[in-house]
Amino acid sequence: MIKRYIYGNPIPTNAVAATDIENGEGELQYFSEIEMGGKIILSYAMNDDDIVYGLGEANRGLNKRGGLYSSYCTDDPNQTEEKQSFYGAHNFLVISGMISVGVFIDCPGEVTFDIGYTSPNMLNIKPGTGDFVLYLIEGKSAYDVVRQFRAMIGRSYIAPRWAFGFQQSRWSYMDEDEIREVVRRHREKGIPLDAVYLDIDYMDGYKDFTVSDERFPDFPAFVQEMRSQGVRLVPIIDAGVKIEEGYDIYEEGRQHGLFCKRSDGSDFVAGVWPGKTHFPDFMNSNARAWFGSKYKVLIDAGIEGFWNDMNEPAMFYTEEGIEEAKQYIADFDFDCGDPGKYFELAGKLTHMSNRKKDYESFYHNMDGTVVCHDQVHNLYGAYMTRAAGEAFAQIVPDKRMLLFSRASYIGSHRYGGIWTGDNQSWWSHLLMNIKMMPSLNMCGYMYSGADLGGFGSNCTRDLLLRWLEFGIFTPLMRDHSAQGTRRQECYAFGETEDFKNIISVRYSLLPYLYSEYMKACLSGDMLFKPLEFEYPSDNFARTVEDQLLVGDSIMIAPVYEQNAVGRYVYLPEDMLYVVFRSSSLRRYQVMSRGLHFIPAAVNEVPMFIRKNKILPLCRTAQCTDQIDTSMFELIAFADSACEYRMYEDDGISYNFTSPENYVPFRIVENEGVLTADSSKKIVKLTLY
Ligand code: MIG
Repeated sequence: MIKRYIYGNPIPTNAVAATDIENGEGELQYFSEIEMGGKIILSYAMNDDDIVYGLGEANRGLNKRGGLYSSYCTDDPNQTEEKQSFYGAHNFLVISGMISVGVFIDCPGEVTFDIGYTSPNMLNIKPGTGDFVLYLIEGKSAYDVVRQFRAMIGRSYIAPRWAFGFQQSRWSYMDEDEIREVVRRHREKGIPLDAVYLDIDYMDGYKDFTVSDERFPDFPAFVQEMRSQGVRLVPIIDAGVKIEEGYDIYEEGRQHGLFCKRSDGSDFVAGVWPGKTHFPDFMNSNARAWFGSKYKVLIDAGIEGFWNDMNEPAMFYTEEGIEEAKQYIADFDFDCGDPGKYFELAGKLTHMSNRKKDYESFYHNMDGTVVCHDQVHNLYGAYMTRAAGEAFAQIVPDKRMLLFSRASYIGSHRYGGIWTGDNQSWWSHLLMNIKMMPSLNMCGYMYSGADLGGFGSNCTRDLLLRWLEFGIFTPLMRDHSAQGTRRQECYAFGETEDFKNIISVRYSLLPYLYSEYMKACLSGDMLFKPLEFEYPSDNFARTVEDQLLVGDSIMIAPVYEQNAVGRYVYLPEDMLYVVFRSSSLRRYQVMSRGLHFIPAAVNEVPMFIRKNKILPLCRTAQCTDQIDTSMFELIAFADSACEYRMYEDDGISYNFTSPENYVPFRIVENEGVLTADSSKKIVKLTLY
């Protein structure tokens, strides 16, 4: 049951899709409210063993207790443990204990969450303004609360099937030849590959919707050439538009007043990659339609997917900020005896980027209403995604496009996926990636993933292997790294056999993963679930954070520590342990409920099959277009008849409802003997 409470005069956000939510009457339940200077603090007294789930793309664990968080989309590539804001802003929490209650704070400005940080049992939520909408969800369990929430916010964006292939990216692929080389080296070594990313270097002078003639002399032909090798190119689009006379996007935006404005009515200027840039006013429907229509330029060249970047929006500096710093230095009376003064100076000069003061200095025209950016900060990237998503529905109405964004706010999950931005090649970020996936699913983000191997810092061979061993389960499976770091392609660490083998497991699993992803999208369910969601009465399972259920048939327990030869795993029931050395080379062991040490070498993928469930596997392939789905091996740990309903479609169109899209795989019992059966596929059974 969901109740809505409206505070003050909230700005509409497009987060909620349902139109039949009842307004709560009388006092707010569960939470106490304190009013302070027009703002409201919402407090909840937690029981000792309450778990607090949620917050989507946020720091720390699955259980958010013990941390301080701030929803304010931030470009911060240094995601250390104390950081409070990442790239997304997802204000949904679920309290799971004696009661199960969800709360969603629909507020597009800053909101802070103190979840047992100041006082261990107090949860305090502070919206930065008195104008917001609160949704309170009561459920039978945390899982039930999540499903109600998901139904309320509407169906998640659905990616094309090819986007489940392995994708290779790096900031600094400079030209056609460099990309040809990336593809050649994958194909030569038999490492499967479905896409290569174009980072900002493909553009002409970092100008959106342009392609450098010099580096890509015949872009459409190059797109086709790659396509003929089973590879799609995925270009980046940045939020900022370069200020340059004669550049059509700049000229049009300026002429029609489609950029964000300063208080004096002039177009706001920030320094980003192209140098001086304007920000399109994505809060304005005309600006959205206009910017969205520009994607057509690249779609016409054969492009089938995009990633939207720098849309927090990220700003390196502003003229105002620089002027302020210059003035500060001019007035600075340096005294060697005052270290405090020195640190003040240093701080002033190193915090020129993404200044709150700059975010407070420009304005949007929300279809007639002028709003200060700071008040709707968290919507900016979300509305850029919306602009693209709505445009694709016009430009290619019958074809799914790949789309994901860096900044996000709940609501944008209906238009695109997200990646989790600039992480680092740190083991701790592999663990963070594991723990974040269920939280993202709770908030509607189904097509998502992290930069595998880590974006910043130098990756090592073992870190990339371990990260890929987890990444084979995430819908977005992309190796991406920053310019200037150690090369991070699978072939950059010598011997490639292990990489090939691990990625081959992804392609065997792909029909299952796609099926579970699609079913979860279509029914508002999750792909990655905490153990508690399936084993609610198991008190130990509720505390496990580094094992996840992936769809209905399997549990994963990734290894995330360097030099580990395996790890401890808790089994909430008897399961079949399967270790993949490659898609076809496997070891099996039946394991009983309880705690076990499981061996898993650096080149092996550990996986668990649940009791009386079926995992369908196909033969691996070099790209998704080549996957043969006529034959399946069914791996099962079963002592009675069971069934797996696999969802399968063309992977391109929006034809989701045909009954033809379901393939039954059955294990049937005949005079005490279990055999596999499928009306639609050739099947072979591996039974334990
Ligand atoms: O300021 O386009 O998160 O994935 O490679 C850095 C260059 C801008 C940030 C993105 C990253 C991308 C990079 N971008």
